[in-house]
Amino acid sequence: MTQQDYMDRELKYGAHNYHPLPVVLAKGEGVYVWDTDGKRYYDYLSAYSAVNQGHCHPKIVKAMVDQAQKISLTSRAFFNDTLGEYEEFATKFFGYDKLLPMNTGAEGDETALKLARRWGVVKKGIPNDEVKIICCEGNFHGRTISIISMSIDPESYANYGPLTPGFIKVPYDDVDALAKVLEKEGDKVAGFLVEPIQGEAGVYVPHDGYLKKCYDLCKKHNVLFIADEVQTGLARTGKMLCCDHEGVRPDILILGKAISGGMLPVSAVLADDDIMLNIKPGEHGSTYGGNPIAAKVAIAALSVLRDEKLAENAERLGKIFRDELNSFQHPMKKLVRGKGLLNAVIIEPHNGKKAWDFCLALRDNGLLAKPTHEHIIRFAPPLVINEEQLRESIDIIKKTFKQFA
Ligand code: IF1
Repeated sequence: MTQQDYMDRELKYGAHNYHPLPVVLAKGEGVYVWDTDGKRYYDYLSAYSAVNQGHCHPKIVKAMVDQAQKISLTSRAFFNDTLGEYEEFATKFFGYDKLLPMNTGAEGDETALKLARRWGVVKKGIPNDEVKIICCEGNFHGRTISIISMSIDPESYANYGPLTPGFIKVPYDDVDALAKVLEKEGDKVAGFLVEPIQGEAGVYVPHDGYLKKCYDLCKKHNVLFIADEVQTGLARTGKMLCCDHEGVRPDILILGKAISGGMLPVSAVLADDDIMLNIKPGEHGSTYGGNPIAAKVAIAALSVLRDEKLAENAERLGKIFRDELNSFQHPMKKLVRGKGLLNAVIIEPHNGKKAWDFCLALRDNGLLAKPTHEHIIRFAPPLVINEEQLRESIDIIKKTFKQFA
């Protein structure tokens, strides 16, 4: 089969809910992926930061294969010998009392919303039909109906019928806007949900101190600070959690993606007892949430981040990436921004060529990246990348710019 045959088959039998870059991948190892013709590429998307540990990391694969040959799924109707081990490991790893295991990042965000609203009603005494969550314009927290109800992007929320009430939107990176809403109606607010860096919005890095000031405002108004670290967490931005850059400890922490190193969907919500224990047995759950394979894979994936010092590597190499591209001049390169190895280049259309055309040329030069919001290209390689591979990638990016005279 040709790559076109693979693409045609997907178009014929699959929903058209994505517009992928035309390349058909068949193999992944570390920072590299290969297409069906055997051509090798640097992966600069990392499955939207789900393979921070690199594709098919041997320790994570081993954890998955070993457990899959013992018992793969018990459901939560019974105990098993792996979930408690994972919960103890992860709560000590991040410093929380409890972990609620789910599968996708969206389920993690939905779980955090339920925990916060439940705490608001039961502990803060907010009338059940008045409880509010504050969220940020430009957010991306997943694709469920309640989550898209927080979105200001019509591509996310339009024409899906009635949306979920109870959300107050404030501009991102605007402490005063949050302060005003909290002064006005903080008594009805259970939580403030924020991405430490807005990924989908185009790697929008807020001003230094933004998270800490928001956290302090939340404490002042008895509002839970909820961090969606699904994309920014797990060493991606140069610290284990992006909130660590400001010394902020979220009241509710949402993790996903790289918590399983790209092996299977795993998400987790961490909080202390006074928040977590308001959901009683039978009031929330999931068939696969916390399954034995997820448990063992997550322990391995988190261990790899720590043992291979991937946050330190991301911090060091991210600086080189931004310095090299900031000092490179080209009419299509508007600006570079990011933290650690979560970076983006804003592309200025040039001679009718846009970010999409640039990504097609990058693909031909052996590097895969994809635009978001038309003019922004995210560059996020697996965090196991070394300096030599990073510098070769930078050379590919510069060479590609030069092809757009
Ligand atoms: C798509 C990007 C989008 C996330 C944050 C929760 C979730 C995500 C901060 C939900 C998921 C993925 C979803 C995928 C593309 C990608 C993405 F920002 F990473 F690029 F869409 F914005 N919180 N992000 O980034 O996690 O349910 O997907 O496991 O939906 O197109 P999920």
